[in-house]
Amino acid sequence: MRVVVLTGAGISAESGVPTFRDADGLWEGHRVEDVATPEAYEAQPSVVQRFYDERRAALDGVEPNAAHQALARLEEALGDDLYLVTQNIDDLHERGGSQRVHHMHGRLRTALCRACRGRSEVHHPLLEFPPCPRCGVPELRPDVVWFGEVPYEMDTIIAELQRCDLFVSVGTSGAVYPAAGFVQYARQHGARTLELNLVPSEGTYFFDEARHGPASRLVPDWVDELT
Ligand code: BV8
Repeated sequence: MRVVVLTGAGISAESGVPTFRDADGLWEGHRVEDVATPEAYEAQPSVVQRFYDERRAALDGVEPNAAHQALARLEEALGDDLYLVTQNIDDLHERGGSQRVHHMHGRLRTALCRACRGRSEVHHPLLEFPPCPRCGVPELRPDVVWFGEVPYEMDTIIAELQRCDLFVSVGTSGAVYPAAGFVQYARQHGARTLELNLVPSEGTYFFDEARHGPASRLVPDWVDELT
């Protein structure tokens, strides 16, 4: 059985990583539109760099939870029949044991060079505008997909949605596209669909089944059922 799992901020909530919507639209004190767009970066690069530097630094203080670990167990059981795609830019799936994680909105721990387009692991706050390790130009930005930018790996994601038997969405509000549309796409191609979320998401009616509660309980229970 081929399974696609999409995760959002809700899977990392119990690890202590703030979600976007539970903070009343304010995200670490910022309005999302003010920091997660290319225009914001052009207008006030230091504000945006600081926003991501702070979230990156906060990663050292959090641990993966039982939901991340359960998905790593699922990967062991299903191998290549599991395609895990996350909207999250944290590294908790990897630290929870998952080997193949597809970050459609990028990763906090990677920098993207605006000069050579090369990617590199971040070892210094980007607010200091360190030189790109590949080309030396001090033009490193966070390697994240902002509003108005194209998510990563969309072709592969679409192909996986077309051929999966089961699509499971974990911890996402269903507010941001194209991720929010994945459930409909999977359904159109014959997949069964399951939502695991604290509360009904904006797209909950598109799912064949929806279970509501904390991911740290729902995800391990579901993985135990499946395996
Ligand atoms: C694109 C990275 C073209 C950066 C992010 C008008 C209509 C429709 C669409 C648009 C429109 N105007 C503009 C658009 C497009 C736009 C969009 O959708 N805007 C929205 C606001 C309407 N989208 C884009 O611009 C995207 N690009 O469309 O390009 C394209 C399209 C298709 C193909 C090719 C090209 C790019 C969007 C990416 C933006 N970057 N993140 C960063 O992190 O800083 S978005 C960010 O918010 C996340 O990545 C995620 O995608 C999104 C939503 O966050 P969630 O993960 O869902 O978190 P949230 O807080 O919202 O919800 C948490 C959920 O967890 C809640 O339901 C809660 O109940 C639950 N929960 C809480 N605790 C727990 C829990 N669940 C379980 N257990 C718990 N303990």
